[in-house]
Amino acid sequence: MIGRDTRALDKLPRLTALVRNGTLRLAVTGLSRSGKTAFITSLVQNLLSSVGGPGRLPFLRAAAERRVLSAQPLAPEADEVPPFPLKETVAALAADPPHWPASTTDVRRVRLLLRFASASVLRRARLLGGTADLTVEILDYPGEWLLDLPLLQQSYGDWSRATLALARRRVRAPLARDWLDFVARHPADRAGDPQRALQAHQLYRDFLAACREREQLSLLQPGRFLNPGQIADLAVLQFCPMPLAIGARAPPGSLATLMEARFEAYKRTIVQPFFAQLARNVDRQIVLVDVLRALNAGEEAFADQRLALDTILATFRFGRRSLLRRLFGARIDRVLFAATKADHVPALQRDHLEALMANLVGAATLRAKTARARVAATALASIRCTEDGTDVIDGRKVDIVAGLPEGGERRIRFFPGIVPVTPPPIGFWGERFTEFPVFQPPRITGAEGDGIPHINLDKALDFLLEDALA
Ligand SMILES: Nc1nc2c(ncn2[C@@H]2O[C@H](COP(=O)(O)OP(=O)(O)OP(=O)(O)O)[C@@H](O)[C@H]2O)c(=O)[nH]1
Ligand SMILES: [Mg+2]
Repeated sequence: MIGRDTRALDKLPRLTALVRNGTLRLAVTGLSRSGKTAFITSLVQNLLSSVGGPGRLPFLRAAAERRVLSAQPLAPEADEVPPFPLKETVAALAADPPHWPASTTDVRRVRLLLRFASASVLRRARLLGGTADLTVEILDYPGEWLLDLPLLQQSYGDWSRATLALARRRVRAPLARDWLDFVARHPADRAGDPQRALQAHQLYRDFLAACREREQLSLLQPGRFLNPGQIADLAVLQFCPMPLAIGARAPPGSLATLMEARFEAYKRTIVQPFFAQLARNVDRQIVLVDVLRALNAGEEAFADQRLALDTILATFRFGRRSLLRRLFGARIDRVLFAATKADHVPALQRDHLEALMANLVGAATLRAKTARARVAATALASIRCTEDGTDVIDGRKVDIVAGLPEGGERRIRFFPGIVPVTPPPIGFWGERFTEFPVFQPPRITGAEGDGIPHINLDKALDFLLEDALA
């Protein structure tokens, strides 16, 4: 649950820092298709709509108190990250029929300047005219790339062993067969040439693509193999895991040596600069998780999403010793874990979803709290496509959601089943969770000041920004 912090003393040092440089960096962390672009679009559009009144954000305290005086997206700074395509994402929702913004293929940044009236008399007296400025800065990026973060801590040998072990297990094993056969025919310590490395890489990439498409798995590394973005020299991608015994060193000129050199170059020239951009001086973090999709896809996909999330969150150790802090100066003091697309389930199930979300990140929550960060879990829909209702099924009244499926002609009334509050036990998976439709987003006018319907976005923003807008 998102609660309010009344321990004002805790907030003082942070506030000073925020007011001094006037910029709050919000990290939006989420795997591929988790809903990052939808979240950023709705956040910006709804903050623009909250100028002078609550707009669509009645639970964001500064908006409810009519203290947001102006909001405007800032032009990109020269030679910086290209701007987030707000016009395009809003235009997609304003089209007839409205459609979802495209999947993200590169890093984009949005900077939103908010001018607000200070809430406290004390601060009002200190600040000229009682107003202050806050720039909220957010990066959007392809979700696949997030899974490269753990690589920064791993050697080629360690990563290879872990990835091979995973590839030989359960649903991955049949999909990995061609690649594993190739690797068996070309031992790591034999002479390596670029052509062979390329073949092995392609087979490994096909395996990753099959894991995603056929089994809806999430832990697919390296992230750029499925979504390369702009890479000048593609040779840096042409590697894959190879079996290497612990402590063994591949002989010079061998296939494994070539692969290892590329793995290290990939980390140095691609992964490291990306995370330097992504995590530099981050203050707040929201972790978006499409829990419903994973539930829907079944036991393997659910377990795999959990593993991917744990792998990422283990590197976000928060506090002083965190990798992000050491490498990039992140000093995250608030983290919100959010189950996205909560408009697929009716109100009561959203409470279940929130509880399930909190359960899934129990260990990370404990770590973050130990590091004195504030942590909460929620269920939200950045762009609400449905309405709640009730139906009678087999003589019993049940809660449903109603909405127009994408490309459909008529609205459907959809009974999503019961969301479990804890990760489902083995028996649960006997039957698949109900298949979720992709709903068409609501049509908006796109005019400034016209917000986007959502669920709990304002509560999420209040948790993340409230002290900075006080
Ligand atoms: N019903 C509903 N669907 C949503 C919502 N947010 C996202 N979706 C669906 O999820 C899809 C992916 O959302 P995006 O925001 O593009 O996800 P992303 O994390 O940016 O994905 P990548 O850019 O590929 O990493 C959308 O195309 C929608 O179909 C929501 O609030 N409600
Ligand atoms: Mg995106």
